[in-house]
Order: sequence, then C-alpha cells, then structure tokens
Amino acid sequence: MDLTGKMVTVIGVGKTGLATVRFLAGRGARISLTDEKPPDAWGDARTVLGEVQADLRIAPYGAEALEGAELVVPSPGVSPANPILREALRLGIPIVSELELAFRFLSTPVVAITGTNGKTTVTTLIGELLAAAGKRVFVGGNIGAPLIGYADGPQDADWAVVEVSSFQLQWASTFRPRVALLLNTAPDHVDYHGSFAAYREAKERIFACQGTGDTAVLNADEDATALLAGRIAARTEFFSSLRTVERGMFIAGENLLRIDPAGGREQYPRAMIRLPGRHNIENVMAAIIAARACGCTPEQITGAVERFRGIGHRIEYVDERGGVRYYDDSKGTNVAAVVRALESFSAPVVLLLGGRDKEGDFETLIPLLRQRVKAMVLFGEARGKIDDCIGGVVATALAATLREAVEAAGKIATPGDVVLLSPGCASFDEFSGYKERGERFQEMVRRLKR
Ligand code: UMA
Repeated sequence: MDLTGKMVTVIGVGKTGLATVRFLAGRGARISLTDEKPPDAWGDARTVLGEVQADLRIAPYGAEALEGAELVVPSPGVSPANPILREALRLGIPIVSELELAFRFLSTPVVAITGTNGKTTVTTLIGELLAAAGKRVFVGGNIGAPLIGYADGPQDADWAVVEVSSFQLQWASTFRPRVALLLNTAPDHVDYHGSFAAYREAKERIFACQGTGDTAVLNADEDATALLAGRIAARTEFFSSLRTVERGMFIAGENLLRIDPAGGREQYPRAMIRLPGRHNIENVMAAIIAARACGCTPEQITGAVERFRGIGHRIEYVDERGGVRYYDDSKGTNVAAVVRALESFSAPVVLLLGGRDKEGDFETLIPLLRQRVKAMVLFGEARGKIDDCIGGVVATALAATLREAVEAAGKIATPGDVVLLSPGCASFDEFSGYKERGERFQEMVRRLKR
C-alpha cells in the first residue's frame, strides 16, 4: 500500500487518531483530521499535532471531512452508524481501522486476542509467557498502545501480542494473526454495533484471513463455537473448564491437560494459577495454547504462570475493613463480567452495581444474586433502570454516587462478607474510565475505618 500523496481522513483525536496521524505523516500522506469535539477542546492533542510535519487539514465534523478522501481511518470509538462513515460508504471510499492499516505495514508476526471478557488478562499473560521464554515482545492494541505506533517504529520484536476489540475488527479486511484467540462472547457494545449478531460477527473476523499454518484458539464451552470452527481455515485448538476436548486444554483433577494437534499430551499443575475464579483457569489455558504455538516450553510457561498476579481492577483484592474484604472489579463493565466475578466468591457478597448503562441484560443475574449476594447497592445513572429490572431480588439500596454506594455497603456488610465493585456498566457518568473508577473506589475503601 503506497500512501504517498494520498488523501486520508482520520476521525478522532484520541490515542488512535494521533498515532495514525503520525504514521501517515511519515509515509507522505495528506491528512484531513476531524473530531466531534471542537478543536479548542482537543487539549494536549493540539501540542502533539503541532509537532507533526505533514500536509494536515483540520476539517469540520461532517461530510466535508471527506473532501478528496481516498481512504478513511475511524478511531475505534466511532460507531459504524456514524454519518461520516455512512457517507464514505455511499461514496465508495475505502474505510480501514487503525489495526488493519498497521497490519498492512507489519513484518512482525501477531498474536491477537479478542473476547468480551478476559482480553486484557490473557494479552498481558501471553506477553509475560513469551518474555519468560526470552522472546522480544510488543504488547499493545486495545490494552493501551496502538499497533500503528509499533508499525511506525523499528518493529524489533519477535512477536506483537495485540488485544483487539470488536471496534478495531469492524473495519479489518486482511488482518491475519499467526495466532488468534476468541475467549468468549456475551452481549456487550450492542449500542455500538446495533445487535449482538453484528458484535459477534465483528469478533469472528479475527479468524477470517487465517490460513492452514496459523492457530485459532476457541472456547469449547460456548455453543456458537462448534459452528464457527467449521468455517476456520487455521489449525484449531479448544479450551474448556467444563469438559474434555480432543485437541486443546481442559481440567483433569488437580492438573490442566493439553492434547496437542499431533495427539501428544502435556500436564500443568492447577496450583500454579494464583488468580481466583474458574474464568481465570480458562484465561490461563487459552494463554498456554497461544504460548505453545509461539514456541514456549511447558517449563517456561509454568514458571511464568506462577509469577503472574493478574492486573488491576479485575477482581483485585483491595483491603480488609472490620473483617470485610473489599474487591475492585471496576473493569467488569458488562453483565457477563459481573457473573464471572460473582462466581469467584463463596462468601456472602455485597454487590455494587451501576454507572452508565450499556443496554445490559441485568435479569440474567437473578439466579446468582439469589445464591451469592446478600445485598446490592445500585448507584449512578443506571440505578433506576437496574432497580426496575432486578431491584428487590435481594436486599437493595440505592445511591447517587459511587462514594455513597461504598458508604452504604460498609454499613450493610458484616465480618466474613465480601464487598465487590463489579458495576456491569460503563463508568462515564462519573469518571473518565474504568481505571479512574477503580482507583477512586480503592481510595474510598482505604479511608473507611478499620
Ligand atoms: N470521537 C468522535 N466521534 C465518535 C466517537 C469518538 O469524533 O463517534 C472522538 C472523541 O471525541 C475523541 C476520540 O474520538 O476525541 C476518541 O477516540 P476513541 O474513543 O476511539 O479512543 P482512543 O483514545 O483512540 O482509544 C482507543 C480505544 N477506545 C475505544 O475503543 C473506545 C481504547 O480502548 C484503546 O486502548 C486505544 O484506542 C488504543 O488502541 C479503550 C476501550 O474502552 C480502553 N475499549 C473498549 C473495551 O475495551 O471495551 C473496546
């Protein structure tokens, strides 16, 4: 792909948009940049743009931004229903995601991880497994550093381990990871994609361009997977926490067993996993299959899994207050993540649920609420909707803000209980993102009286 002199419209001045502008500038493209926010609200982005040497035009947010455009690169947060994208489609201007554009210039083999939940844990773990085996790795994508930034540099890693979101896969057409993982799919981002089917379809695109020499890692416990496996050209391996599989990994008593594509067997002790919950066993199995496909040995893998303590805001233990243990699962921004978090505890849970609704199907929580939850505190913008769906299934309190919710939970919980922030919602009604929400929650907990 030659970008020299090409007119490219970039939508969004977040991390992705800025990294894309830099990349395009380096390849002599002409750039038309637009954002729904007016330029005087672009903050630091303006400083970054000031340093870019390019034929760069700031365009109004609308069809005018497409003037002369030969290619459009939308940021991940720009939904396919966006009027500028619809107009680009109508005019027949090609649209590529930053992931797709980066891939076209990439010489490093890619391990790509997608799924509704667990992506960040598995991406981080695969990065650590490969590093423990002495490989040079770039870890990025949806987890933080856009792939296009790596593609723009010396590309000196042995592997690029990339978390990919459905948003990034949406406009991918040749993206071909050497190893691709689809961890799970549960309803999420329906507001963005328009339907669950469209969301799932975007996720499945991770396998679309793979060939026979590639590896596809699939969750055998999901019904849709069997159908999908028949359509994948890559060598497939499955993981399951519920049953045995013919090719891939499953739980065998105190061990995890892997049957490789040639029928060989290898065992790993379950006790090497320090993270709580069945979903983390699944995450580890998926990561092991990927690491084996990248040439790591079982010994290197076992040591690195033992050292892995997980990442922040994923069912993260915060502290104990008056015999009550507090956990931060601020990254649990959809209902499926709340299910997984609740399944990780046997002690009675006081659950903090709320924030900004993403059309979550809260009714699906009812059986688990009855089994494991002593009380729930519904907070934030979505509290009324959640209360209408599931209020009263267990003792329910309402709070306007997270702070009030933490205080209420502190009064309800008694020694031996767990207070769990697993909000099942986005954080944007009160915070800039799940990280800030989690950090603030941890501060509030630490300020509670011992
Ligand atoms: N914007 C528009 N029009 C729109 C939407 C956004 O102009 O319709 C503008 C905004 O005003 C803003 C910019 O676009 O200035 C933001 O773009 P963005 O929302 O795509 O965010 P980036 O900063 O580019 O970050 C993106 C990912 N964000 C999203 O997918 C929403 C980050 O994932 C990712 O880390 C980063 O690229 C690097 O790859 C975040 C995320 O929430 C963590 N991801 C979702 C998730 O994990 O569930 C998919």
